[in-house]
Amino acid sequence: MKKYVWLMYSMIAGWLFLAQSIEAQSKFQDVMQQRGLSEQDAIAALKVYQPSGKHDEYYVFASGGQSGQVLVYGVPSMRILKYISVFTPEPWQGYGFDTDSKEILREGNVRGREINWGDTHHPALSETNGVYDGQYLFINDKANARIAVINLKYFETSQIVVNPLFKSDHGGAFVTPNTEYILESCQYAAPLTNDYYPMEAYQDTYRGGVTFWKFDKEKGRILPEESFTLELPPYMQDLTDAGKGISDGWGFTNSFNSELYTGGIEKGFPPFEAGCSRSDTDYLHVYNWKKLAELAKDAKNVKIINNHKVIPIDVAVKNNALFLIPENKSPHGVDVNPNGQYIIVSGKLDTHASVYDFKKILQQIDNKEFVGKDSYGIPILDLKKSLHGQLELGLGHLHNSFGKEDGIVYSSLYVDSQIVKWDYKNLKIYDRVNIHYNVGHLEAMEGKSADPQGKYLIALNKLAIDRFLPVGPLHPQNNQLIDIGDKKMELLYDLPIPLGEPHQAASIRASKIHPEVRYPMGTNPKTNQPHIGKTLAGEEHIVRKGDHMYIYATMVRSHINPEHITVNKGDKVTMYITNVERAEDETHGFTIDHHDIHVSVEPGETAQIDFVADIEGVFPYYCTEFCSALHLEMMGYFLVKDPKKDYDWSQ
Ligand code: K7E
Repeated sequence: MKKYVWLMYSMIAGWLFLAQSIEAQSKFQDVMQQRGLSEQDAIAALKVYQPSGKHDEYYVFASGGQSGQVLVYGVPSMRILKYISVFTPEPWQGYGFDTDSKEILREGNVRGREINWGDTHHPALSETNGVYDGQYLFINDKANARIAVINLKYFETSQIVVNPLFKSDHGGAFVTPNTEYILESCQYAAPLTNDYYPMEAYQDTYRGGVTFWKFDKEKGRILPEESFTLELPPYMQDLTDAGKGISDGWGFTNSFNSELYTGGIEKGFPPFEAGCSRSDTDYLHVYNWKKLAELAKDAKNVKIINNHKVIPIDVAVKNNALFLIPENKSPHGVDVNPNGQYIIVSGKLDTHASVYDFKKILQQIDNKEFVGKDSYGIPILDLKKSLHGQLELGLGHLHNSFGKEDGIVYSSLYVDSQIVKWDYKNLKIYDRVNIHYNVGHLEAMEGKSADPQGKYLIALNKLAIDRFLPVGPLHPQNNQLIDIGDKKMELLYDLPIPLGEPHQAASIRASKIHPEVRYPMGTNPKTNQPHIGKTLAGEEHIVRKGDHMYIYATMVRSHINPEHITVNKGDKVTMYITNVERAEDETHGFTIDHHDIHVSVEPGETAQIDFVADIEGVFPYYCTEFCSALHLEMMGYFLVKDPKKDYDWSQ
């Protein structure tokens, strides 16, 4: 009897299940038909879709290009999570509007001049043994030769350093395998001092170089006093990568102007792009940074320029720490493979990728086997003897990112608008996929670390053309998600980026990032120390010291304390605002009307604003984040009176 019931039950259940799945199937078909989706589209959608509340598997940190910011999004959903403001003021986060973040932004002043934008190119994650540790992110500003540190505990910029020698950088930021140094290579050669020299003095007085910024992981800060620069010839250094594994201790920087061309079409010379591309080869710079770091400790090995240690070319050469190897004309990316033996140089103006073998390079260095010297006295290694091999990939090869399987690398072809999957050990091409359009960098998950994850790849394209609804002549950028989990690559998704050109992205498993949800009560988020203006509930007060008013305020739903602040016209005002909320995601914003003031105060944070009360009148202040049902009531009055005037208001 029991058996019979069980049988009946399973028949009904089976039938229901079938009916349900037939219904689901037909719904599925209906949606596909209504939306005009192919089966392939539907599969792609299923691969990227994240149901509400489900988190992504990877974080991607993409440079925000001309916005001077960093963009954070999740993979595979491609949902944008945050813009981290770095070199540019950003009002929502109050960055550049409160006193402490202004200080960081102003650390980035160049020769006393305020710079309020940056051309961010290359984000790099901090590493431990060549593997991403999820603690810090670094990014360069190509236009003003600066490097910023972002603390991933809070996703906030915590430091900006200005290169004291370079006028622009491109090869930054790149980190050594234990984040000992952050490498920044010069782009456009110029005098390392701030002096004028005419273009005719280019070969003698213009220089490039690589700066090694010492990073203290405990403090989370670059230590400029312990940093140094290797002087290099004015070859227009381009991208850089640090060695790892067997090449740990070495660095590699390519360049594009072995011609030492200086332009000047008015003289009937060819323009820069032609003049810089006449030779068949340029130079890959190979240097031993561990040795250079030792040299920099001894004052007799360095010259001081703009308060910064510089190792001159001849000192590096004399100590066997600097070499050149020819590379195919005007290369672009240089990427060291996960175990550090192979170095792939992209052939921007050559259809070939070149794979250098570090063992072969080291052999020549050890045997002092050089083919000659350049005009600055740097020993040159033999190209053929340094190569593992070359492979024809296609037109406009720019960058490389490594896959999970041994020997697999993905490369971007700018002119062909393709991603190529190939084997750099056996020099074989496996697959190609078309992208839309003109790809610059590409990022396979953790593809530049010693532990690449494969699975997904982002193509950071330069043009979008017809991919999105038109919004006028300035199009959004297009980041495309590609599935690389199978033999064949498959394009899954287009993410429009309306922020700036996202040159490069760095990706990391979400499981490696552990951000805080609130600050310890009364924290200065820029220093991560207790703020001098920390104010707890019940401690709110106002003090006058001469003509300087200090306001110790708190914000909590749905109240700003104090609610009235009266000052004299001309008073200096310092206001400390502590968000005393303990709940997650209860940020308050604060503004005083007509004063160009806006701060964002996260739970536990103390924000500081400083200004002069130079206009008379009544100025409401309020919370700018909708934080509760009584949000509109979260307000107060800032009153500025002229002490010389008699206000007779009772008539
Ligand atoms: Cu190729 Cu600045 Cu790395 Cu852009 S760079 S493409």
